[in-house]
This record gives sequence, structure tokens and C-alpha cells, in this order.
Amino acid sequence: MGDGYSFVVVANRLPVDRTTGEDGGQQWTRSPGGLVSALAPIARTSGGAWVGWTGAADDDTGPQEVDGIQLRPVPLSAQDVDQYYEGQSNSTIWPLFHDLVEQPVHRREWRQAYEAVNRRFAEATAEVAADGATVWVHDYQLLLVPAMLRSLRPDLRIGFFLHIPFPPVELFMQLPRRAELLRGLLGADLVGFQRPLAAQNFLQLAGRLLGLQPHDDRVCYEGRTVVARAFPISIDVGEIDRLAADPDVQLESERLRADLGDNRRLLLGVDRLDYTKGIEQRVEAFGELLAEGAVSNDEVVLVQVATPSRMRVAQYQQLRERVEREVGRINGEYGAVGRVPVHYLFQSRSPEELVALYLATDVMLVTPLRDGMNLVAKEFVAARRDELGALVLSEFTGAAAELDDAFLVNPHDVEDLKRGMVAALDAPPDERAVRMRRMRARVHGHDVDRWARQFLATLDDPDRAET
Ligand code: ADQ
Repeated sequence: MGDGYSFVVVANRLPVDRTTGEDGGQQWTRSPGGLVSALAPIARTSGGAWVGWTGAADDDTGPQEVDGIQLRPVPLSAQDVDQYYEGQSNSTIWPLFHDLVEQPVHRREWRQAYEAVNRRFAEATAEVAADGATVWVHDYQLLLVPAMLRSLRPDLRIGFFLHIPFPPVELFMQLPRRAELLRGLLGADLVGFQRPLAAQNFLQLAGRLLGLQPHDDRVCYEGRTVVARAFPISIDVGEIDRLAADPDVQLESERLRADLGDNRRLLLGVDRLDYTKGIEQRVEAFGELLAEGAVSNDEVVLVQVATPSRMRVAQYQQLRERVEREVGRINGEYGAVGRVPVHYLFQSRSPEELVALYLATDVMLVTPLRDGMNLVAKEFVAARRDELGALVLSEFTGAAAELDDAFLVNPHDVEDLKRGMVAALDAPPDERAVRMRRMRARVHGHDVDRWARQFLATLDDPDRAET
């Protein structure tokens, strides 16, 4: 215990992907993404380790170092993946925490697997953390870890950050074993959320379910103080800016515009294929605009890039079928030979390709039914060094609180979605530039590095680090 790591990140996934090297052998490379780029330098300079799953079932990869980060894999069997990950995490907690956009499924064996896997994460962390170390646990797959870890290692300073929304009390109350989940989180010293409302929901729940008495942003539990506060996550602004300035990326952006038809205006959606992202509603709204003649196939084109996600979960397969059917219908009805209104890519794209798309776009559509934050909105804004391009943004994203100069819409209301799309297309260039400039100022002042430092400073001393 004594000679372990003084800073430990605990997350469902390790920050690495398995790739095939030039010699054909398997190797690990660092995953792209803001969270990893924010935490990797901190982990490196503070003697840090990262506890998580490799992403492959029945993988017995041992501890190793990748790009200066010490990795401690937690193995999951195929049954763990099925029950803990696809079951309790993604078919129970995910839909319930996103306002029941889909119906959550409750299964006893999933809850048991979730508890067992959370315990393994807590045990692995207890083994690698040095005396008095700082531990940062992430997200809804690991809600029980803070309390489990505290009982194994009361000497640790434990922070938890929830990347998705925290539901209102009435919704949380529907969960079987709800008090145990809440106690899991209360094992932390600091519980961080994307929005102040989520922190309030959490504190209210502690009052209702356990009879605790929250004061301001904290609550006393088992003789300790637990602080609950909002830390809106962000992106690696410098990295997106660098890509947007790259001549190859700009060339690719021009090529995309030419391929789609230079005289057509481009609307873009970029999401994981997830029912929370409102892809279906967005495509439907676009179809109605074509049907009504508000826009035509000669004037506009929609590109929807949807990364395959959780494809073994039935609700995700069904969503894919519905979206593909609707895209096919719209293209069949309104397309011409060599020119279709919707380009649908069920693919993951490199950061370079995404930024090239962002740069080619006239109107970015970020319209989730519910989203903790939504990084795509911030990436789009950070990419637009030219201060052009409009953002249509759902009110039900965490990002809407910061990017209120976007064209805000209620994606549950197809008429309002259509109104937002048309308003963004019709807005005069100078109005769009003013909106974009304000949004860029916000994103530039709050990047992911600042987010991580603020969380860790608050974990260190909540009274000194007022946010
Ligand atoms: P996600 O639900 O995954 O994250 P989001 O915040 O939009 O959603 O992040 C998605 C990331 O994946 C972005 O960086 C985006 O560029 C990338 N991506 C999306 N589509 C892609 C594609 N086709 N190809 C390649 N990359 C793609 C969860 C919560 C969010 C919260 C984040 C971070 O649901 O609300 O913002 O965590 O806390």
C-alpha cells in the first residue's frame, strides 16, 4: 500500500485502444479524446495510475505503462460485459438517468453483477493507491465504488464525477436498491456534476431517501462532509484549434464542400448512435422541411455521422433500423440521381475528418433529447476560427447553459426543431458571427484542463477552490 500511486483515475475504460503495429503484433495506443488528454499529463507528473477495463471480454492483459501512464486493467468476463456493462449500466441506469427517453429494464442478476464488478474496481484501486492518495472515480458504471473504496481505504481522498445527467428525485426513486446506490456516491468527499441542477437533485435525494440535511452545497454523512458541485466539462480547445488551422484539414473541408455541391448549404449531425441524441427527431424534422418546401434538395444537404455504439443492446439495434428506414424514405422521396438530401454515415471518423466536416458546415445540429454536456457542440465552436457557421442546440444539453448564443430548440417538439433549423439557415451573416464570437469566448476560457484542475483543487480543499 505504502509505495503505490499518489493519484489514481478509476473509469470503466482504460484510456487506450488495442491496435496492430507495423510488425503485425498487438499494441496499446492512447485513445483520442479530451478527458484522456486532460488527465494524462496530471497522471504522468503526479505519479499517477489509471484503473479500468481494456474493452475486450476475457482479456488477461496485465499492468503496463502506455505513454507515461501506469495502467491497471480490471478484467471482465463475457458475462460481466453482458450484465454489468450492457445490462445494469446501459439498459437500466443510462435510460433512467436520461429522463426515461427509453424504458429502463430492471434485472436482479444485472444488479448483482454490477455490485460484484464495482467491488473488483474498488479492490484494484485499493491495491495501487499510496497512503493518503487522491482517487478520481468516473461515471455511472461505477456508482458504488466510492463507498466500497472508503471502507477498504479510509485514508484516501475520493472524488467522483458523473458525466451524464443526475435525475430528479422522483425518477431516481424508481431504481431498485436506490439507497445503496446513493450511499455508494456518498462514499466520496466530492461529487461533481455537469450542471448545478444535478448537484441539487443529488442533495435533495440525500434528504428524501436518507433523512440527511443538506446545507448549501454539502451534506454531513457518517461524520464526514460530502460536497456536491457542478463542474461543466469541456474539450481540449488547443487541439481542435490546431486541427482547424491545419492546411490538410482545410483542404479536406473544401473537398467535402465540392463533393456535396458547392451551391448547397450543409447541415451536420455528429453523434454516437444513441436514442438520447435525438437523431431520429432531427432527421424527421429535416424530412418535413423538404416535404413542406421550406428547403429543397438543390439548396441544402444533411450529413449525419453516427458512430456505432452499444450495438449488442436491443434498443440500439432498433434505433439504427428506424433511422436507416427514415433516411432511405427521405432520399427516395426527395433525392435525384447523383444528389440525395441525407448522407448518413454509420461510421466512426478521425478527429481530422470531424474537424474538416465542422469547417465545411453552415448549420451544426446538436439536438439531444437529454445530454449531460455534449462535447460535439463545443468542438464545433472551437473549430470555427473563421467565426462562421451557426449552431442549433437542444435546451436539454448541459452545453446549452454555456452556449446560450446558439439557436436553442426543444427537440421533443418537431415544429420547434424546424423553426430552429430555418432560423439558423436564414440568420444574416453578421448575426451568426456575433453569436459565434460569444460562444468561442466562452469555450476558450473554459477548456478541459481548467475543468480537471478545478475539480482536483476542490477535492483538495472545497473552501479554498470556489468555482
Ligand atoms: P457522449 O454521450 O459520448 O459522452 P459527447 O459529449 O457528444 O457524448 O462526446 C462524444 C465524443 O465522441 C466527441 O468528442 C465526438 O467528437 C466523438 N464522436 C462523436 N461521433 C463521432 C464519430 N462519428 N466519429 C468519431 N468521433 C465521434 C458522455 C455524456 C456527455 C458528456 C461526455 C463528457 O453523455 O453528455 O459531454 O460524456 O463528459
